[in-house]
Amino acid sequence: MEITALRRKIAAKEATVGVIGLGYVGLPVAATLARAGFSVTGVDLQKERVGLINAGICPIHGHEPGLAELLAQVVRAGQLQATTDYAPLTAADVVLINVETPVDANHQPRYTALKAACHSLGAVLQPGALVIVESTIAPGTMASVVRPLLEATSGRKMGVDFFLGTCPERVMPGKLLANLREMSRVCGGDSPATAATMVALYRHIVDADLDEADMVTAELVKTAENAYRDVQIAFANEVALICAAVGADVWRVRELVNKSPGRHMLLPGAGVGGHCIPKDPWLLAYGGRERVTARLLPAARAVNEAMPYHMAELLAAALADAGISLSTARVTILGYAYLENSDDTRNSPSSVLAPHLQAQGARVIIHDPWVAPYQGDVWDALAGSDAAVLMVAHDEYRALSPARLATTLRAPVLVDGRHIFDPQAARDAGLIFRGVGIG
Ligand code: SAJ
Repeated sequence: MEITALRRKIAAKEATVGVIGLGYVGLPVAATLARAGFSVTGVDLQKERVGLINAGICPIHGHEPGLAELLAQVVRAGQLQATTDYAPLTAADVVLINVETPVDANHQPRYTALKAACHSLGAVLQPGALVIVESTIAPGTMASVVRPLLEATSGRKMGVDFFLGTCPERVMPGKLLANLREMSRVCGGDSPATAATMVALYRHIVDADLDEADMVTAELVKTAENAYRDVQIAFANEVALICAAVGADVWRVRELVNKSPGRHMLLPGAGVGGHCIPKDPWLLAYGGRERVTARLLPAARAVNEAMPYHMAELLAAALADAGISLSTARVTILGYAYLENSDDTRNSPSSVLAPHLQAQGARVIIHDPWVAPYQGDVWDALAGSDAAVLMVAHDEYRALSPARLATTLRAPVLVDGRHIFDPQAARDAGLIFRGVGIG
């Protein structure tokens, strides 16, 4: 079967599209392809999510500019419909797979959702269809998991009876629709013709570069780009620890390092959270595991994972200066999201710090203006506490007055994990101050 026929249908927007997994990746791409003029059927296991979508109601929480309006529009126009049933995908010319691909406690990828999707899709896969995995997967997964499962459950052969590719997502919560249009994508196909056909599809919805590649290259690019960032952050964190140990200020050191051509030292901080940076280095390492034992990637993860515990050490030291033991202290954690000005709490450093402090006997109060259970007046959350620990650089916290902190807190202890306070101003205001990377 030639893929040229499919390419013509895609160019004419006559191809029917299926999207498996209607989460923060799948739903925006389904709605955007529908708006571009394709007839899109979304499949999701969660009945209530399917019901909301068919009612034109966006099931994704958080602030996603334009998504709710777009969804209502394409559902009303009949361009997008959702179902829990794979049967409608027998009519799909193109099927995108957007299911979760987590790593477990041993840093091994868990492909339960991906395998289930491939298994169900294989049973209904029509001849000549193009299947594209958008989930982030370890290098080699298309060859070792997706292809064999689709061939076994469909009885069809890749490159002959169906076509296969991977185009890893590059979304960011809070700007899902904008990123989908503005971020370049790597279209990894089972053949150059398939990669070109993928480009023809994404050209309808992506304004940025669409780069053709083979599948393993696409898998490598996505996991490497995030591992790169994790290593860069770990470098900044390790330099910060050394600066503090020798009595220097990492923020001044970083400023001067970055004056050197080609240096772009990132920001040291209280830790590295989110849905992708903590996970993707492990996927990259897993891809090469049979021949390469990754040493740098796990080391960088260890440095970054240790930062919330380092915050606890800074806190214990500052409390000791105030003559208070951590085991009896009342501590206010400022910020629970993983990223500034976001409500996303996945893998947040504070989700590690809070139980760690409680395990040592501290009474922990959490505040976060973006995260529902922890909203409220920040000064109420601080009053009566022996210390404030700044974990997230939310704009709201940048306006906090050190002088008012010193008088509101029961003991004037401030630990700054994101360098939003000037150390001298804090100390001048009477605060016992500790900061990441400041000796
Ligand atoms: N962080 C630091 N120091 C830094 C940068 C980040 O400690 O210099 C921390 C943040 O506080 C956060 C975590 O790392 O806890 C991740 O921050 P992030 O800025 O990398 O944000 P993410 O996790 O949303 O990363 C996404 C990724 N984008 C995609 O996967 C499509 C990443 O590849 C992007 O580089 C990043 O957004 C971005 O630059 O916007």
